[in-house]
Amino acid sequence: GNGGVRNRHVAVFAFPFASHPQLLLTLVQRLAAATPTVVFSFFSTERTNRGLFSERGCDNILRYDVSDGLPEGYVLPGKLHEDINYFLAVAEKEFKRGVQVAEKDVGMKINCLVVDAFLWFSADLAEELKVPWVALWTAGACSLSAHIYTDLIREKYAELKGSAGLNDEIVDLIPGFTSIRLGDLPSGVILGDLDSPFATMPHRMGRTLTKATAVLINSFQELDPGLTKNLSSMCNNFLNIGPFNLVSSPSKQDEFSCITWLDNQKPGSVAYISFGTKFSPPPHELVALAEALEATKTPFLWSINKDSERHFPLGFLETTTANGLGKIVPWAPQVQVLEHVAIGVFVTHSGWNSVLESIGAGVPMICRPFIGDQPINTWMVERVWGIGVRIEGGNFTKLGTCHALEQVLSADASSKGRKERIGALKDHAHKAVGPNGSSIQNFNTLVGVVTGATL
Ligand code: U2F
Repeated sequence: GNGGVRNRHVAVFAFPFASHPQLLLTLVQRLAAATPTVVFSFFSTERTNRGLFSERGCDNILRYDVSDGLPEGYVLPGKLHEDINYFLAVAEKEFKRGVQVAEKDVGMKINCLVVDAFLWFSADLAEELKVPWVALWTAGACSLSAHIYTDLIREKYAELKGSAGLNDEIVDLIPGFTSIRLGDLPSGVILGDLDSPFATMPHRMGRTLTKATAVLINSFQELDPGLTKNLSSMCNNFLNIGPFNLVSSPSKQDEFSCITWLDNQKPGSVAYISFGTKFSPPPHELVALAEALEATKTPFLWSINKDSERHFPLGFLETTTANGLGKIVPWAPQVQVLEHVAIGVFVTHSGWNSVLESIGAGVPMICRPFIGDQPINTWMVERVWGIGVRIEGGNFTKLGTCHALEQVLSADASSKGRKERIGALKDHAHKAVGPNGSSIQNFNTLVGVVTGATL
């Protein structure tokens, strides 16, 4: 032990939505283990902290709650991003106030800020405190590049907004990208309401990140060598330190016995279906997907919240459960599920963690993206890495889904090609976090930044 000596104090600011706080805490736990004399003050909302800190204790990570900005007793009407907007309205003030409280509690000034990159405005606080500002981008190099190049993209292509040309492939727009579809760029770059808070946030973020002391990303550099090279020239200490799911051991809980069910399935036969922590296709698409699974007799494990189950076709749940074709659960231990030999395909919304976890397990994907970075992740999966397909037309129809399932689960040459390519990426991912791997070296650089050894 270090005899309880504490010589540095790092403040950590979470973006308290979807899988963001969990990922940041995973990083902080790694850092805390590597730097036992550093105290980490972790700030998130009461609601997210309650879940995050329930099971895990760590001596040198302190929990701090900040307000979610919701008026007393207010019930969210469930409109997209409304909760985010409420939070962002108070976030800067809340974090600032929180830092003062933590400094008093710990008896040490803050020496470094580690934040979710969405909280771009905290760069000012770091400057004020004269400490390094370290930002974690929780998604891929592809979406990060789109945000960093937003001004350039708008300058060149704003006039195409609303026209069909938006969907065409554009070559050499962003260094490191051979081609891109403007229609797949994250919402708020050139599509959608560019003045909404959820568009201005990543835009300002893209402008600010180039000033950070370090920019961290949950990825491995071998996945996107071209993009990594370019981002390294744009940012200080651009560090791929993932995939996180291969570094930290995920919780092994299997409340709904998914693994036991998979143990009784044929290798490479099962479709695992999940749309992340926040998303669900509209009811008619759920029906189409359900019908396609039955029509193609594809064994499936479907993680879906209880509320959406009522949209299934009449008798679907009962029949497929009874005849053993499928298993429907409200939550699955996704990382272990994907690693199971029975899994043949992942039907996903292309959230970044899901994509990385699929790569880490070598499972090809069928992508049905919704918003944000999901379309560009899908573009990468299908067109750049060649490890999956986008659902025809962008949403589930019975026919399109049957086709996609047959395509990916078949033994033909293109299916084999997909499996080989994802197998190669899987190897790179595991090497990156192995002894002397690129992500481990990058993590050591980060430790240097956080402990003040290197700047
Ligand atoms: C937002 O994405 P989500 O949090 O909705 O989706 P993912 O990035 O794919 O992360 C989902 C995580 O939840 C886990 C799964 C992933 O780690 O393993 N999980 C599970 O363990 N069991 C289940 O039954 C279902 C899910 C955003 F919407 C995306 O666009 C971003 O790419 C992403 C990262 O910033 O955050």
